[in-house]
Order: sequence, then C-alpha cells, then structure tokens
Amino acid sequence: MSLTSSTKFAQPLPLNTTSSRSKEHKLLFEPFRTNTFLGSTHKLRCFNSLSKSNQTNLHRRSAIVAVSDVVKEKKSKSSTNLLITKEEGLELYEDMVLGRAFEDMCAQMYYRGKMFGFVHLYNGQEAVSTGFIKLLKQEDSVASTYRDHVHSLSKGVSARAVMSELFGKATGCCRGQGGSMHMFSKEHNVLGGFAFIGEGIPVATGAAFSSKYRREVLKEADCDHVTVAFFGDGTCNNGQFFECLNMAALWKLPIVFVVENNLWAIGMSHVRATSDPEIWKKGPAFGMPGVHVDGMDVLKVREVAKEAIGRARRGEGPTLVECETYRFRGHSLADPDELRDPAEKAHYAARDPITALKRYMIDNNLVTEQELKTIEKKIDEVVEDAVEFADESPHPHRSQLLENVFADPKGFGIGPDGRYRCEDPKFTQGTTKHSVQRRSKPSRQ
Ligand SMILES: Cc1ncc(C[n+]2csc(CCOP(=O)(O)OP(=O)(O)O)c2C)c(N)n1
Ligand SMILES: [Mg+2]
Repeated sequence: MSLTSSTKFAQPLPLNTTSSRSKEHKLLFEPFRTNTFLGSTHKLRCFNSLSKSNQTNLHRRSAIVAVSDVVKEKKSKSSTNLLITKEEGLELYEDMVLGRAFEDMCAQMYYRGKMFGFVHLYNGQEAVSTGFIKLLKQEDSVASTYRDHVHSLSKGVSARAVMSELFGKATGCCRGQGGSMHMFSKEHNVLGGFAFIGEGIPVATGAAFSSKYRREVLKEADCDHVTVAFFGDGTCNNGQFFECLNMAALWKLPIVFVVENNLWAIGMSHVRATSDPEIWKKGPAFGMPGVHVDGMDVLKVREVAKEAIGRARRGEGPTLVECETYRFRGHSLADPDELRDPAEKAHYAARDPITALKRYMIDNNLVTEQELKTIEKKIDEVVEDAVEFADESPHPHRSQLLENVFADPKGFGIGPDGRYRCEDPKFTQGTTKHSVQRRSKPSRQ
C-alpha cells in the first residue's frame, strides 16, 4: 500500500531528516499538496478556485483507501507484506473493542444515573487512540481532552479504575475526585483529561520539555520519552495550540500533536469555523511536518504514528498529525445530536474502524472469526467486571473534598491545626467580614 494515497504530509524547509530514512519514509514525507478534505461531505471554499483538471487530479489522489481496498490491493502479495503481525493485529483489535464496549457501557450507566456531570464518548474515534498509544512505552506521556476514557484505557489504566472514576468512587484513578473529564494516572503517565479545550496542549508541551531537559541538561541518556497530545479540530482555533506549536518547534521537543478532527465542535461544523480547515498545513508554518491521515483506519494511523513518534524519540522534533475521524454519538450524552446530516453520519458509520480492521485480518488470514469472538467475549467480561467493581466501591470520604485542589494543602484546605478549614464553622465568615470592611472604605479613585 502506498501511504500517500491516504496520507498527506507537508514538510517545512529545511528539515534534514530524510537523508538516512527508508524509501517509505521518503514517501511519507514527500510534500503532497491537495485541497480536498478526506471524506468530508463539504467542499472547501478554496477548492472552487482550482482549475477543472487540477480538481480531478487532486480528487483522485486524495480518495480514501479503506481497509477493504487495501485488502484487494494486497490479495496477490505474500503475507510478509502485511502491515501487522497476527499478535499486533490482535492487540489493536482488543484495544479498539475495549474502547467501544467501555463507552457503550458508559452510556447505559449514565442513563441509569450512575454518573454525574457531562460524559463525552469516543465511539468512532478508536483508531486514533489505538493507532498512537499502542506504540508508546509506559514512560511516554499522553495528554487528553474531556473525551478521555479511551485514551486512558489504551495507555493501560484499568477499566475498573476508569469506570470507578466515572462513578465518583474512591477506587477511581483520581479517587473519584475527577470524574469523566479528568482522568489522570501518574503510573501510566496519563497527564489528564481537561474540561477546558486546549488546556492539555501546554501541559503536554511542558512534559516534552521536561524529557528534553532531563536528557540534555541532566544528562539522563536513556530519557527518550515522547509525549502525545490529543485534541479536537475546534481546539485548533484556540491560541494555546499556536503558542505550543511555536515553542515545540523552536525547542525541537519530543512531542506529537494529534488533532482528532471529527469535523464538529459540538454543533459547529469545522469547515464553517476555520479559515483554512486543513489543520495539518499549520505544521510547516511553524517548522514541523504536518500530516493528514485517514483516522478511520487504524493501520494508516499506526504507520504515521510510528514515524512521528520515532522522529520525536530520535530528537528530531515535533510533528503535527491531523487524523480525520468521526464521532458516532452526540457531543456528550446530553446532546440529542440533531444537527449533523444523517447522510454524513451514515457515510462514516460505513467506515467503522473496528469492522475495517476485522475485515483486514480475516481477509488476510491473520485470524479466524472465532479468535476475534473470543476477544469480544473477554472484553465484555472486563467491562461487566468494571461496572460491578465501581458499583460496589465506596464513595470518597468527605475529608477528601479539598485534597489536591490547591498546590499547598496547608495553605487553604487544611488549617494549621491539621483540620480541614471547611469543617470550621467560621470557614466563610472571615472573607465576608473582610469584603464588607473593604467596601465601606472611601474609594481613592
Ligand atoms: C476554553 C474553552 N472554551 C469553550 C469551551 C466549550 N466547549 C466545550 S467542547 C467545545 C468544542 C470542542 O470541539 P473539538 O475541539 O473539535 O473537540 P470534540 O468535542 O469534537 O472532540 C467547546 C467550544 C471549553 N470547554 N473550553
Ligand atoms: Mg471536533
């Protein structure tokens, strides 16, 4: 398979990374300019300004090669040409099925009143999380968004710990204090889910800086850790995105910026909200490669991820990867999802990344239906177990309320006597009195 048929890379100049790279690398990083937007039912505004022949040519080059087409291309070739081994395929499949089954269960539990606040599901986007995170080491870091359950699962946080967190229980990965939008695990280097869009990007940039600092200043030669920051298309119109691209390129940080472009920011279509909807093009503007990949195909995402993570690990700097994907449910479980065109939904539903991987593996005789069914059954049990565990787990103690809210717990949450200030009946009186006094003073202005 030629990745260029589904992947677009633009490279800033100069960038001296191609000299020692393989032919595949050259293919990947070959400048590939096109103005069509993969899979989108919308046309870009600038598309109209192209000549007719260019339009046809560009359209042909950017057509999606679904996994099924890849299979057709591959049929006559030997199995050694496959993009994955059986073990890798099973790992990817299991991770995606876990993500899907977990989220479906979340929907059930949410509507049964077991979860509080907003819950944003990841259905449809699994190929992005799995394609990237399954290539990472434990020491590598991941920064997520409020759509963070599946990133955490892919990074190794147990289904029990994530489900318990969603139930607000003490056994959750944040002891029930974070909830759906704030998954965190120091052990797994999950740097957090973030409710404010774009907030995770500078945190990820800081983590990447610390890896570089440890390696180059503290001389920890084995510190080659990489950080992957996931965020949405709507978030790319936020200033933090641009600031962090600049710093990461300037300092050649070991980071991959992964845009999960699901074409929508709540009810705002990406093509309506963004001056140039091809986000990948912003990479070269800041001095780093920009890539556009079919985010419904885990194998293509994985090929791109290998290269981008490898670049970061080798000290060659950041990459911006735009994965075109789609969420199969509403923005959150509170969203009736009435704004998106049913034809658009059907278009992407037909490209379900889990079904596509299954077909690829079966058609290439990597696995049998039965082997995949065994995985699906195992995952059902894992998710059932997570729910039982979360349900039976205790609620956090009230004394936990202000822990980890302030950097210095003695400064506000806990008084000098070691007791929680909120337990002091005079807890709010002081501030009220102070503000009344201040208001009664004559103004100097
Ligand atoms: C700083 C900030 N501004 C506005 C919001 C409100 N908000 C919540 S989700 C969202 C859309 C984000 O869309 P996108 O980045 O595409 O992510 P997706 O939900 O599609 O994964 C917005 C604007 C917010 N959470 N934070
Ligand atoms: Mg979006």
